[in-house]
Parts: sequence; structure tokens; C-alpha cells
Amino acid sequence: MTLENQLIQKIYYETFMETEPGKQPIQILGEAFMAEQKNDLPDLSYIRFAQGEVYFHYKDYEAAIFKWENIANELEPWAKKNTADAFYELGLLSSAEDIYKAIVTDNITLKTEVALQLFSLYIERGKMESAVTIIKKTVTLNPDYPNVTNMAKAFFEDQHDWSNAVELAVNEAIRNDSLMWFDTLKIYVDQGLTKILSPNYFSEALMALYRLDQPRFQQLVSSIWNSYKNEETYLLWLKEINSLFIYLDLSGNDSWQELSSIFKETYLSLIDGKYLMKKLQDLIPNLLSNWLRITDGEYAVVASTAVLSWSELFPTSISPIVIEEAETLFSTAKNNIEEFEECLNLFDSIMKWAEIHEMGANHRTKWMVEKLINFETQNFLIAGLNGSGKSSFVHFVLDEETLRDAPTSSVVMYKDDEQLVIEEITDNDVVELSELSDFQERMDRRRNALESIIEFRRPNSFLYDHQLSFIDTPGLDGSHYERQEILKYLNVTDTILFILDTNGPFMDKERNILSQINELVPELPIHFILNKMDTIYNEQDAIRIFDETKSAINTYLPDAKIFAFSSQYDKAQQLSDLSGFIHSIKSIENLEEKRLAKLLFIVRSTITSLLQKRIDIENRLIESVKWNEDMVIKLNGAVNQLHDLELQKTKSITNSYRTIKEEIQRDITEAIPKLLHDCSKLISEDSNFSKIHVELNNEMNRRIQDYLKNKVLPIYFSSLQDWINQSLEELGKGQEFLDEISEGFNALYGEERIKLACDFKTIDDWRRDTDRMTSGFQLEEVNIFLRKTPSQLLLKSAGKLFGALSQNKGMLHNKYKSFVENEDYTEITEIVLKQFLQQFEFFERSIERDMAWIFRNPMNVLSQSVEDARFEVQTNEEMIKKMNTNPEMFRDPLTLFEVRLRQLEWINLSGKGTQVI
Ligand SMILES: Nc1nc2c(ncn2[C@@H]2O[C@H](COP(=O)(O)OP(=O)(O)O)[C@@H](O)[C@H]2O)c(=O)[nH]1
Ligand SMILES: [Mg+2]
Repeated sequence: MTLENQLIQKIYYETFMETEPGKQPIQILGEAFMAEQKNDLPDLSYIRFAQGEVYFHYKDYEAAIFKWENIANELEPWAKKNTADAFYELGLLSSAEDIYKAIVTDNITLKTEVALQLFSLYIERGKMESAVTIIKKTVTLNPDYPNVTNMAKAFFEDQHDWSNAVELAVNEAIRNDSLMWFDTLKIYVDQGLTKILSPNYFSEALMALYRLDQPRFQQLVSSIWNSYKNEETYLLWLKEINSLFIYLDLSGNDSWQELSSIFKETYLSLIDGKYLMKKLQDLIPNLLSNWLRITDGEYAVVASTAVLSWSELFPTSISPIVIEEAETLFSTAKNNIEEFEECLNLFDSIMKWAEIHEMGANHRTKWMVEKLINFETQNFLIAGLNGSGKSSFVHFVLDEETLRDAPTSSVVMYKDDEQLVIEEITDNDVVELSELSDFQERMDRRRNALESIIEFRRPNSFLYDHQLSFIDTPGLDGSHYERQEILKYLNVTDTILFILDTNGPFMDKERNILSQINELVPELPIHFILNKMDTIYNEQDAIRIFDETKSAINTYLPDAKIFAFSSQYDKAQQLSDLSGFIHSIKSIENLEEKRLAKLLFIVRSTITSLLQKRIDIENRLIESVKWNEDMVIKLNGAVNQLHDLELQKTKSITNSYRTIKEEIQRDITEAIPKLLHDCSKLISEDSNFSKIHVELNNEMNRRIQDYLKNKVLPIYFSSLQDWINQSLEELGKGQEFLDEISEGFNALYGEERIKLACDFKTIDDWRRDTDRMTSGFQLEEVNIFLRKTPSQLLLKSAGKLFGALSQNKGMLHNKYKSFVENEDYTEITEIVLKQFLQQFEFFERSIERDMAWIFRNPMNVLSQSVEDARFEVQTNEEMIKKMNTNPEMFRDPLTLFEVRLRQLEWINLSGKGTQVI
């Protein structure tokens, strides 16, 4: 045993025992002490040290401490450590800690021992931070010292201090090339303890493990990969691991199946639309290149086609060497992909995405895909010119002769089903037509007839027996648009039955159509029905026409078969012949493969049309902004016109009212003085001059009242009636003008949106008011002769004074007369006028307000329309802005759909011996 071990275990004292085994250590050491003391220069330190150990073992710690305090040789640091141990045992932890910390030594073992003691002491005292520090320091200082790393691991795990535990595992794994520590690390990773770490944390360890043990490397990489999957740092990890992979020499014969599968899963999840192109573009090329390098048989096709499709959409992103490798791999790989399934998945993702982005429900496309999935039923498209007898043929065969053979404007699919179900499928809707009459009605509709497909299902033995559906179509000799729309259904067609009219079969028009179909779908089988055979009476002619037509057809389409038919012939015989014919042309070979090609085509058209839809939407928005801006200008123009109209009408109507009033006023102003002057006639020499002023006053009032009531008011009444009628007429013209304006706007809107109707109820109020005002008047008595003007005063007093004296009567009479005749009645007239006109003036003032009321509704309508147009401009501008601020949010997913589609198209080529490039 080494000295250090003895010191550690406190059995240094045993070195003194060797000479006298069997004797008590205390005694031996005591005797040794006594002997040493006798020396000239006694060295007692060793013996004391040993004695301390013995006391320590006997738990006499105080004695031990006493001994160890007096060590003055190279054992002093150990003695200190032992002293601290003794204090520790005595429970005097604080003193123990101080002593441990005060020990100065270069001896690494002693340092480690002290550190481990301190570590336990810290744990005991609950000083966890100090414990962490000291154990980490110890691991750094002396990791190979027995148990140090294990103690650290146990401690960290116990404390759930995962960052230190992981760090320890990584460091130890690298330092020792230790598989045990790598396994520990993997456990931590699998427990999800490492996912908060930065992904580059593992690079060095992974490199080390790769050199050491590749299967373990694969497992650890997989574990780490999975741990980051839902973390924000996932892309960073992918970047990290892929740059690491580039440096690995993967030429060995190792199986990378597990990783290959992870690569695949990762690639697919990256391109499923969650991420933007910007993020993927510098990540995916490396990912694909690495995948290709490690891929084996199972994933060869997916990996190579992934590389090929990505590099096609992003040329130069992947190095030519890698592309070449992919091509080689692709040309030899066996296709083991469930392509149909994958293609459907892709289609579903596109549909979901379209729904979320409000790109329409796409029911018709979904319908087509549904038909393609149904491998049980083959779809026969019944094509031909208008009137060749397509519908008659279908109805005859299906025994649906209740259905009329009117010209067909819609595409109708007839299918066998357990009960009658008729549905109309448009892009945005699926509507059930619950009655047969609804169906007939729908068939009579011409407008937008090709914007939907009608599916007609009913129990039918012919379709059931042959597992067929018929798609009846309008004639292909209609407009270009119609033909395009009808030919869309080639996407669900397995075979074309082309119906010819015997009275002019296989003409240029038909040949053109057929060559167009052939260009669109080169491999689609086309067969012919030579219809209306009954119209050829002569059997020989019939045979000749049949043969001639057949050979004409076969020079174009060598494989085409022809069937002579007439809906006038006997049904049972025809059907049995037709059954044989259908049987001979129905091809069930490679149905899935053919349908897949169609499905791929539908997916491609869908992506294209979604891109186009987006452009259309944006264009429509731009268009709408322009249009509405224009409308704002026009509507504001109309608002101004309306203002002017109201102003002008108000002015003219008020003016004519005022004119009437002024005329009346003039009349009154003229009439009243005259009327008053006339009263002079009432004065005679017999008059009672003491009272005459009162009488005159009364009479004058009466006459004015009488004049106003019986002369003025009737005239006023009729003038106002005229005025009202004129006003109505004038307003009527205004209304006409407004009607023209609304008509103009409604033409622009394309709907009856604007109605500028004035409110003429006010005019009724005018009638009532003017009636009331002119129906009567009660003059409040005016003081004409009882006023105190000087001349009146004089006359009054003169009358009172002289009235009694008859000789003065003549004088008074004259004086009065001349006074009445010459008096200026202006003031009186004004007073009367003021009274009389008061309500008319009041009315005048309300005209302007009433006019505003009359035009209020048109004004509101126009203002609201301006508001609406402005709002439309604003919302559409916002939409455009939104669309343009993040165009990649829309474009990127579609690009990625295209990448996936391109890959499927590549896969579709694989294993078919198709030349690459
Ligand atoms: N004589 C005779 N007339 C037929 C025959 N099939 C159809 N027709 C008539 O041809 C016209 C057009 O038929 P229709 O089925 O509507 O043609 P589609 O436009 O191709 O659907 C109708 O007046 C039918 O009555 C047939 O086998 N013999
Ligand atoms: Mg028809």
C-alpha cells in the first residue's frame, strides 16, 4: 500500500506495528514516543501523527486533534486535513470547513480528498451552490480520481441539475471516448433534458461518437433530432447536423436506415407549408444531399426524386454531382411508394390550404378526385356533335326514356345507386335536386350551365352490371369556351364513346375534335357508336356506310371499335349487343396507373388555377379601387348638383312667395289710406263732435277689418294656391332631374341601388298652413283716432269744447273733414300690415327649412353612397396592401406543393424505364 493510501485511510500508524505484531497500537506508539524523546534531536511528528490516527479510530477526536496540532514535518497538511475530519466527526462543521479551506498543498491527492470532504460537508450544511462549485472544480482537477465523476453524476441527478449532468456526460464521453457516458447522454436526450440546449452543443461529442461507434452515433443523432422536433431551435439543429454530416466520411457499408427515415420525415414536414421559402432555401439542399448520401434501398426513390424535384424548381441550389448521383440512384431504384395515396395526401393538403386562405371550396375538383378514387366504376364520356343522339343513346340504354331528349346544355353523370339522388356540383356548392322535376328544370336552364356538373344516381342494372358511369355532354361543336369546359371532364374519363350520326358520320368537324382530344390525353381509348341506323332504310346502304365509316376511323385510330345503333330498334336485342360491345372496349388494365396520371394532372391544374385565382383576386381588387374612386368623384359631383338644385329651387320658390306677399303688401298700403280718407264722408254737421272721434275710430277699424278679410284674404288665398302648384311643378322637374341622375348611377352599379326620392309631404303642410292663414283674420283694434298726435289732440279737445255750441258746428265739421281727408295714415297702415303679415312672414322664414327637408333623403342617399364607395376603396386598398406585404405567405406554400407534385411526377416515372433528363 502506498503512503498516500495509508494517509487517506488514516492507517499510517500501521507502519509502526510491523516489528511487534500483536501488541496494542497505543502501547507501541507510546513506547516509540518515549524512546524518541530520549534522542538528542527527537522527531516526534511521525509518532504523533500515528497516535492521532489511532485516537481517531477510537473516536477520541479531541485527543486526535491534540496530537495533530503539533505536526511540524511534511505530514502537516495531512494532519490539518485529519484535524478537520475530527471536527467534522464532532459535528463542528463550521470549524471543520475553516480548517479544510486553510490547507495549502500541491499534493493533488490531498487536494482531491479535501475537496471531496468539503463537498460532503457542503451538502450536509445545505450549501448547494458551494457543493456544485467544489465538485465541478474537483472533476476538472482530478476526474480520474476514484468515484469523483460518479459522485458528481449522482449529485447532479439528485439535484435535477440537468445542465451540469449533461455537461458532465458530454465532457466525460469525449475525454474518455467512453461509450458508457455516451449512453448516459442518450438517456438524458431521450428524457427531453437537453432540448433547451443550443443545437451546436453536441457537435464535438457526435464527431467523437461517429469515430467510435456508428450504430450508437445513429441512435444518438436520432434521439437528439427527435428531441428538437417541436422546439424553436429545430431549424438550427437541422442546419447544424447537416453541416456536420458533410464532414463525415459515409463511404462505409453502414446501414443508415433509421436516419434515412428521419430525413424523409423531416423533409416532408419541412415542405408541408409551415415554413417560408426563405428559411428552407439554404437548409433543404444540404438536407437532401446528405439524405441521398446515406439512403438505402427503401428510401432510394423518395430521396432521389426529392433531390431531382427540388433542383428542378430551384436550379443551382444542389450541386451537379449530387444531382448526378440522384439520377443514377433513381434509374436503378425500385419504386415502392404508395403514390396514389401520396398524391391524394398532397391534394388534401392543397384543398385544406385553399380553404384556410379563402380560395374557394373547389367542389368540382374534389368531385373529380372522388371519381378517380373509385376504381370500381369506369367513367365513359359520351361525346359528339350536337344532335348526333348522345342523350337519346344514354336514355335508351339506361331505360330513362322519361327524360326528355331536349338539347343538352349541362354535363350529367349517370351512375347506378341504391336510390334516386341528384346533385348539382358547382365550384362553391353541392346542391341536392330533390325531385325529378327539379332536374328537368335544371336541364332546361341554359345560363351558366357549364359551371356545374350534375350527378344523377338511380338504380340501373346496365350500369351496375358493367360497373360503368356515363357522362352525357353538350355537343362539342359549340363555342370555344363550351368545348374547353366539357373537355375538362376528360380528367375523369376512362373511355370515350363518340356518337356519330349515320347521316354524316366522321366529318372534318368531328376529326378536329378528336385530334384535339388526342393531343390532350394521348392514351385515352376512343370508341364509336354509329347512331340513327334506322334512318338508313336500305340494308345494303347501311352496311356500306358502316364499313366506310369504320375504315375511315381506323386510319386515324387503328384501335377504335364501332357499334351500329338506333334508339328505334328493339331494345332487348340492342342492349344485349351493346353489352358485348362495352365488354370488348372496357379496359381494366393499369387502371390505377392511368387514374394516377389524371390525378397528377388535376393537382397540377389546381395549383396553377390557385395561383391564377390569386392574380385574379388582386386584379379585381385593383379594378374595384379604381372604379370606386371614380364613383366617389361622380357621386360628389352629384352631391354638388343636388346642393345647387336645392339652392336654386329654394331661391325661386321663396322669391315667388315673396313676390305675392309684396303685391299684397302694396295693395294694402295703397288701399288703407284711401279707405280711411273716405271715412271723411261720415262726418256731417249733425255729428256729435264730442264723440265723433270714437265713432270714427271704430268705423275705420271695422272697414280695415272688412277690407282685409273679404278682399285681401281671398286674393291671397288663390295666389298662394297658385304658388303651391307652381312650386310642386318646379320640384317635380327637380325630381325628374334626380331620377335621371339615379338612373345614370344605377346603370354604373348594374343594379337598382340608388333612389333619390324627394319628400313632398311638406307641400301638404304648406297647403294646410296657407289655408289656415287665409281663412280668417281678426284685426286687433288700432288706435287711429284716439292717438295723441298734436292735430288729433286738438280735434278731440275742440270737439269736447265746442261740440255743445251749435254755431261752431260748421267750423268743426269742416275742420274734421279736412283733417280726416288730409291725415297721413302711413304709420297706421304699417301697424296694420305688421299685424296682418306676421304669420305670412313667419311662414316665409320656414320655407328654406322645409326645402332642406324635401331634399333631405336624396342628400342622405348620395352621402351614404359616397361613404360606401370610400369604404370600399379603403378596404380593398388594405387587402391589396396585405396581399403585397407578405406575398410569400401565399406563394411559398404553392411553390412547395409544386415541389411535392414534381416529386410525385418523378416517382411516377421511376421503374418505367423512362430516360432521365
Ligand atoms: N331516327 C332517329 N332519331 C334519333 C335517334 N337518336 C336520336 N335521334 C333524334 O336526334 C335528335 C337529337 O337527339 P339528341 O339525343 O338530343 O342528341 P344529342 O344532342 O347528341 O344529345 C332528336 O330529335 C332525337 O329524337 C335514332 O336512333 N334514330
Ligand atoms: Mg344531348
